Amino acid sequence: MWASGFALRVEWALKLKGIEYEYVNEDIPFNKSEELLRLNPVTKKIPVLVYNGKPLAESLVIIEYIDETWKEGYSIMPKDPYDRAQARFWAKFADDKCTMPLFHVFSTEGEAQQKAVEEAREVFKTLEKALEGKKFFGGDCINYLDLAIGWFAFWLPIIEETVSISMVDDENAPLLKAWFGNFLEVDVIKSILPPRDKTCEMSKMRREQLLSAE
Ligand SMILES: N[C@@H](CCC(=O)N[C@@H](CS)C(=O)NCC(=O)O)C(=O)O
Repeated sequence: MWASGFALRVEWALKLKGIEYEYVNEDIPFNKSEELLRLNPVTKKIPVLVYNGKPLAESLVIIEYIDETWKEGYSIMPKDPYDRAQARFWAKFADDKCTMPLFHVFSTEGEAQQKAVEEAREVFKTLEKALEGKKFFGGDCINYLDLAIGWFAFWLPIIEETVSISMVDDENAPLLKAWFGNFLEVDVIKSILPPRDKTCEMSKMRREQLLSAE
């Protein structure tokens, strides 16, 4: 699943740490490999990190594990316990509250879509509170929370283009909009992004599939 935002989180973390890795693609959701089902029999989802023969699932859990296992080099988790807890809080908020409205905007039309758009605008406006007075969620440099939220910077404008509706813009969430640009300009991040044109094409195709399946 080359365009997965959850897999991107892990690749970004590995790259920030300068860890060499082998990337294995999965054909999600209809053609999962035997190996994926063996490595992650619980949720059967990607990403899965395998290190020393031991598998680990859940992208945010994996990022923390990477930071704790390779202590040298780039610090991904904030040093201060309160900052660390706050970063986890906002990462959870993004996963729990932002992803679903966005999916509904993507997969519906008409009134249901309009309702989801309003909800999405509201939660992204709330999310940008964590950015106030800072260039990145991590402060002057990117950290755990930037990686956790990072896939929105890539995917949200593609979803907006697919449905021709703006959600994160200079009017609704100017700080978040500016952060999209700043985050995608970071060298490590830029070096691991799916091809935009191919992703847009896939996004449009997927929306058609979802709408016709209703
Ligand atoms: N909470 C999980 C979400 C992972 C996830 O949703 N992965 C998707 C691909 S983007 C997947 O494997 N879907 C297959 C399925 O739902 O069966 C994480 O952060 O790792």
